[in-house]
Amino acid sequence: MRKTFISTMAVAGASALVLAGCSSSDEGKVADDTTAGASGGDGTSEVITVGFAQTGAESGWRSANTESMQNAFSEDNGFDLVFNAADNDPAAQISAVRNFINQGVDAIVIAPVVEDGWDDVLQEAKDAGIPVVLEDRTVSASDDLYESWVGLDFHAEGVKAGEWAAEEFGDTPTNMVVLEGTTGSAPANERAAGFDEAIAGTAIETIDSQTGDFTRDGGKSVMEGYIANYGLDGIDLVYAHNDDMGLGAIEAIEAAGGTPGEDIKIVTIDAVKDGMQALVDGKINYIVECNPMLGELAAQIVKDVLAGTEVEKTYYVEDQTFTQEQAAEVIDERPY
Ligand code: GYE
Repeated sequence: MRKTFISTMAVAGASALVLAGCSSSDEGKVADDTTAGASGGDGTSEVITVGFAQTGAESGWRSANTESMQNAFSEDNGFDLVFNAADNDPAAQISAVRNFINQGVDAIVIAPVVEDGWDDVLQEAKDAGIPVVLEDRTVSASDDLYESWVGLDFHAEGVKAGEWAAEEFGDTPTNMVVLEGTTGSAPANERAAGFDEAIAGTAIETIDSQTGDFTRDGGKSVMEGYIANYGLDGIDLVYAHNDDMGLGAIEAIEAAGGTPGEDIKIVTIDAVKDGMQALVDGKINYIVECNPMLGELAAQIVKDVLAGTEVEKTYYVEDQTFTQEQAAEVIDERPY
């Protein structure tokens, strides 16, 4: 599959996402039956009402993503954003999307909690003529059921984290524990698979792997269990699917009298402020970035779709990686 990589910087201008110019389908045409807050008047400035179904508020990454979305889907940019955060409950998120359909919003944006279970509600949106754009996480449903997706290459993130571990530990027998993201979510699935591919053939052994739900508390309590079961000395490496769970693991290791980053090495994904600070402080050893600033891109895609401009099915935003030294150099300039 061809991958379109774009830089978030490149999108400030108008039609960075536009491919060719052909229009035609007006299935996503703006409906007029909403309570959009702006001047009704006789018509030139149509406000676009967008329902955004966010996963919840589980992590620093999520807060940065929500802020990016709220800034991009602002009144100044011509939007009326109806925001819902589902507290990571897949059923609650699906009913939020159903409510958006019933309200007759102009477009729906979803950051899907989990990959499965979307077929029916996406079909309902399609039948109602309401275009759906996905941001962040992917779904297993047919891509005929949504217009476009913008996000990150989670599999590549896992590979990069695993490559660091393979380089660091290689032939040295290594006991690794994993703090998985939300069960059934695209980043948990793909970060696990990518990492495992990268460490194949090394002496790194996964001695345990459980979900910490992408939260700091979850990471902390799962790590407490690992320490109780295997002892500080029985664990050499923690792979956390996000920074927040890694930060929770740091608390658990310190509470047990260990030194995170030294006695037990930690590799995480996200590169949000608190994670980067822990990397600079030597408590995390390596971070693979996952860029949460997807709002501008998502807003541009929604505008293009509603204007009948052709968009691509997938837009990948590129990520970087950070060692402790690299983190110290960039930490003050980073926007999240
Ligand atoms: O890595 C994690 C968040 O879906 C990429 O969700 C996102 C992940 C992110 O809770 O911190």
